[in-house]
Amino acid sequence: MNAENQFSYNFFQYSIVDHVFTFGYAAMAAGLVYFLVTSRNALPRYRLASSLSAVVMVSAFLELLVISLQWQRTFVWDGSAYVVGDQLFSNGFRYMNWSIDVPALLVQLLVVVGVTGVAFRRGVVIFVAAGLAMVYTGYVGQFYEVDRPAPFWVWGAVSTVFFAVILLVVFRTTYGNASRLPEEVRPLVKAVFWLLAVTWMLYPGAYLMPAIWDSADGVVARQITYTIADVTSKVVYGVLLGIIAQRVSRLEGYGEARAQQATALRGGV
Ligand code: RET
Repeated sequence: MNAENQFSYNFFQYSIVDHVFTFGYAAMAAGLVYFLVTSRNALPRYRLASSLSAVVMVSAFLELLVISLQWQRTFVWDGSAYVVGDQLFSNGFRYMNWSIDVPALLVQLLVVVGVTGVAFRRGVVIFVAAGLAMVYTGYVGQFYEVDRPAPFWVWGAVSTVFFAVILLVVFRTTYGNASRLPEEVRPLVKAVFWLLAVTWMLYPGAYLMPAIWDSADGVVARQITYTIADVTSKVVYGVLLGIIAQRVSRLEGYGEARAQQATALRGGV
């Protein structure tokens, strides 16, 4: 069971979580439009990154909508507070969403830094395997968070090992490939590593919340943390990768070719 079900919430606590969830899925819907509209601003070899961003947006939109409806159905107003009714709240939906989004976000990085061939296939295998192992071991652990016994800590620790592997490979993928990319985008590619490292660390922070702040306010903080993590690790990250792809494309003359084509179509020179 999750810590959310142990507490009752005053009007402010309940409403803030409710509103933050709405912001979460609205941001995913907005992101979907952005990624679909901008996918043609980059060379065709980068478009898989936009498609993967769109996949991430759809799956996160649905997951956050479900979790939001679940919050509204679980807690009922009893005249003085929101209390658990005849159904429980679960964060487990998040983990199911991550099993789609974590691999998709990592593969997007390989596409944008220009990893191809055998190295691409090897990268995909490592990212998918380590990503799923991290998510599913954490999924098992979160069932035990309320009693906080050994399984919560052990599964959390195993998950952290896979997380460390991912961070290491992401570091090598970004810093290791930066020198092969145009100088103009190198700082952005390095920024991707730091954005990912910082925003992904919010997730274990939210996992640990019941152990460090076991109260209704702690729950509010946990759901705000999850939402900040979701919007930054999916939307902001996708926008940053899109900007890198567009800049590299422009440096390779992509925009000019399109402008010339348009002029030719209008009958100009
Ligand atoms: C868990 C369990 C506790 C230990 C660690 C975890 C890491 C989770 C991460 C999740 C990232 C999710 C993303 C989703 C975006 O769509 C599973 C909470 C280390 C890093 C990026």
